[in-house]
Amino acid sequence: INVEKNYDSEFCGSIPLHLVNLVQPHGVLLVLDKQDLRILQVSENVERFLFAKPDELLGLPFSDLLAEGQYEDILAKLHTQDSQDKIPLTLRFQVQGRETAFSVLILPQQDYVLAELEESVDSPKESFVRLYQHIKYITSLLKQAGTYPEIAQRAAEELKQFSGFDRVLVYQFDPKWNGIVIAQAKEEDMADYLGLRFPASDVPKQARDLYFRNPYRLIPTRDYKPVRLIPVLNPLTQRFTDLSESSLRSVANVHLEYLANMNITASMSLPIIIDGQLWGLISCHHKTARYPGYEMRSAMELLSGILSAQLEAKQREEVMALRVQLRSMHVKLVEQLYDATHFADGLLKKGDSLKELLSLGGAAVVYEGNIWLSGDTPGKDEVRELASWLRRNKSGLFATSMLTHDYPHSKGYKEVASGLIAMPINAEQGDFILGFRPEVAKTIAWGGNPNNAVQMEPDGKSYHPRNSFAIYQETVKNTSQPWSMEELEAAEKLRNAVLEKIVKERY
Ligand code: BLA
Repeated sequence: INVEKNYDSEFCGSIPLHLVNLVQPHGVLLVLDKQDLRILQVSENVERFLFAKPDELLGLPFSDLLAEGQYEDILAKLHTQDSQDKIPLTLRFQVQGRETAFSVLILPQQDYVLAELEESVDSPKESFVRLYQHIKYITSLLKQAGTYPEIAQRAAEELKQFSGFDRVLVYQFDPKWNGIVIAQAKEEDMADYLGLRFPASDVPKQARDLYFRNPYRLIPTRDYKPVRLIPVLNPLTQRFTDLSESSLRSVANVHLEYLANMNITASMSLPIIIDGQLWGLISCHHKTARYPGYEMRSAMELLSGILSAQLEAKQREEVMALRVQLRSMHVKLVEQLYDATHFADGLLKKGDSLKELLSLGGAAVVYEGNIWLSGDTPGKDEVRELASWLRRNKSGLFATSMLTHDYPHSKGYKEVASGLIAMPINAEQGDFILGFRPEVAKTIAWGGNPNNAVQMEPDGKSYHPRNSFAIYQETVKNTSQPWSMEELEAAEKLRNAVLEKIVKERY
């Protein structure tokens, strides 16, 4: 794609999400002084829950609102290590003669405490057993699934059934933070996103970062009226209250429009974190408003953790298997190397081991002015020029899947050598082992034209997300299959074996 600006980190990525002073109205936010739990700020919809106007509440000790015995629960929560656990308390409130229970999420910050009130759904005991059994069942299904696309598909199907959302997607980030829908379960009348790629700016950097601080992002309806916190400035800091960890935090407009363009009303997303990195998301959509209760959300949080662990285990397994395979090919190649009088013959003449080891179309050795070729390679003169370019520009092991990008001279032979791996024998002399991979013309199916990800209005200030997610085919040229970490390691090992052999040949 040909996006001039880096919308991921610069444009969309600079929208402040946490300093908005607005919350979604499905709950009530109170900001309390951390010292004495006096009420510093309230969301303007507070009356709906607490039957009192903001003015009547500001400045009051929080304990004045609570039924007997409840204040101690909060203190206990604040003063143990559980204070960061994000598990809500069910607290009974006593306001204007009425007693009501709310589910309260206590989020301690530097100087103040966020208290998020939501309608409490006290569920009967047997529902716990049902929930527990369901989670256990899904976990065992995920353990049985074979490859990682199968695990993802299983997860999408089970989560859809479990949560009742109309569409559940498993979304995997690529190295540039674009994302690909690798699994999908959906109602028939909803758009099919399976296999489509979405540009990084759709979930920009600061939004991705928040998944490390929050177990999910819930938008029960995009059709809501945001509620202000008052007073507007936090009296302790004289700034907007930081809402990074508030689950009620109001949603960026551009994303609300995005949801409308996708024809969905509700959205919930959860992170898939592997090896401490955001690997992907579970994205749940609903055509109409949907507000899963705290228990459902927690169960989904748990399942997203189980999915992450399962994917992580599977990835480890696959990497191990690949390593074992590479090792046995390496052993074979080294035998060949030692059976030959000259290392170049050992590498290139006796069978295809080198090409197999690194999945090459062709290979070359440039050594002491001589050139050996095998398989599909550029001509001798071109290889000689390439080696002299490498001598001048690269020192260590070098691999690229877009050689024309680094070395435009290679345009003429990109069909056989869009991918290059160069293992220096003696880089200063221009001696290299070279492996070539052919061009693979790839088409990438995008969910909507990524070049239109941001629609600027003529005023140069207002903008919109793209309004169509219809498949946009991009043909990628001048590119080979990419090189994996494990292949690069195998190449480095091979290089060392060759260097040893050369030493033995000499003495
Ligand atoms: C947020 N964008 C998000 C979120 C998702 C996506 C999952 C998190 C909030 C949520 O769960 O709804 C994107 N959702 C997707 C994608 C799929 C999906 C790709 O299901 C694939 C099927 N978005 C834009 C542009 C900008 C932008 C142009 O399209 C910026 C100019 C920004 N997206 C944006 C922002 C947020 C976001 C700022 C954070 C919203 C918030 O948390 O307030």
